Amino acid sequence: MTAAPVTTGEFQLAPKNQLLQKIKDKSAVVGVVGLGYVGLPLALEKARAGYRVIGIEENPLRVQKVKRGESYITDVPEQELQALVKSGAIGAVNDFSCVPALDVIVICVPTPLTRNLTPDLQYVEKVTRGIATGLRRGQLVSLESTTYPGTTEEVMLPILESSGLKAETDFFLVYSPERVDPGNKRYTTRNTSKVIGAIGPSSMEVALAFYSQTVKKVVPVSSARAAELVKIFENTFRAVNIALVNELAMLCDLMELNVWEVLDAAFTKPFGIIPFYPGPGVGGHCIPVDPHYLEWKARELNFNTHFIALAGEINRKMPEFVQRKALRILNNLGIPASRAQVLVLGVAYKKDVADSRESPAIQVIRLLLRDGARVLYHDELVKSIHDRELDMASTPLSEEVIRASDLVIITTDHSHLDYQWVVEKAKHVLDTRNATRYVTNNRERITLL
Ligand code: SAJ
Repeated sequence: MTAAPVTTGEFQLAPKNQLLQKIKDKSAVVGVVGLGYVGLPLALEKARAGYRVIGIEENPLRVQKVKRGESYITDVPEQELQALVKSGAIGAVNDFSCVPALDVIVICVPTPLTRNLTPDLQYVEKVTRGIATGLRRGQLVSLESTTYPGTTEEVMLPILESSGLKAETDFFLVYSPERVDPGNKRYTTRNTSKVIGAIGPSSMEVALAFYSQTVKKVVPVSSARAAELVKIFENTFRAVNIALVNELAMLCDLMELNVWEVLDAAFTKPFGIIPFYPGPGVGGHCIPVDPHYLEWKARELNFNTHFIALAGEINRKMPEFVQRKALRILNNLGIPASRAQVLVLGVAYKKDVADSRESPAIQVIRLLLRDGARVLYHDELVKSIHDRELDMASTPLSEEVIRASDLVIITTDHSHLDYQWVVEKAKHVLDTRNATRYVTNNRERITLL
């Protein structure tokens, strides 16, 4: 099934004008490749704007859920998804046979690291090849996944042009990084400004028209590489600043100072500083990963990005720091690790999300198990964790399970927990997130990171 060409009476519009027309009158069909925490909210936004959206998702369970209007992403309201699926505004498929019928194709697939911290573009390359098989004149392809500067031009462009079509004349190609902050109720896909870098002016023109329909502010930059670097810088900025406060936390431990008190006071400065807080480590699929994409690319140019390497090293050390503090507390309580029961509160990689990918809490659990401790975890949002060494289910939180634990470690500060109650029932609490900041009673039972 291919989209009918737009004509104005006696002659066919050029591909770019055809596409601009469809974007403007909302007859454009939008493909979203990858229905994860970026793709599904984007699909919703585009359907809300009046476009017909088809999700191309490799996970058949997700395809089935979307077809049933079931939302598996915290930021996508199920009721609204259901209505849009029912009306036919949003559909989901498991293959690329629909590509010829699409006018705009947005790629939101993961860009993980290999085990030795080098970029793994297998998903981007796979979906680009899938698109190339059905590519036709008048289509816009936009990559949103975080990647190193050069991916769009050096990796995607050749694959797409292997179809025999020419970029800028037949099809259009841009890089427009996602800026989704999972769980952030204030900044959404709609009101977060969108950077766009194109491989040429026609691509930029159609992408500006497309994104302006659903994003308040679009920010064009001079090239796809510039846009790729913008995104990587944003996440590197976070990784470096998180590492700075994590290093401060380790120094404060040696100096017997309260890092939370020091930071709270420092952040009273009304200018020239941005709040970051220490934690048990850095999780998610962005901050621990993205900066290493830049580090890898810079190394190609024989340039060492010291800050990125150092930040990664410090952030990856934090679970061990938590382990050392936990063992010190148990030791002071006269309980050897091999006879201790520890309850880990929260395994999601950050508060109020249901995602445990790269979660530092899981590393803390692994380390304490290796020390011989009996470790349970509770996380209402993460029912179970499975990886190469662990296969655990969340323990229901009860007074009994807290009292039976020699140490409770708060690794994720979910908002729904009553930390006053937890401290009241616990023998001792190691709080790695300052979640007990407002707990007044039994403060002597709390050790902060
Ligand atoms: N963390 C700290 N201390 C801090 C901030 C974060 O320890 O002060 C930890 C978190 O607990 C978490 C990790 O770092 O484990 C990453 O947190 P995050 O909120 O930076 O990361 P993501 O991946 O949920 O969301 C980020 C976006 N976050 C914000 O802008 C606040 C942003 O960097 C990207 O838009 C997005 O990932 C992405 O997809 O790149």
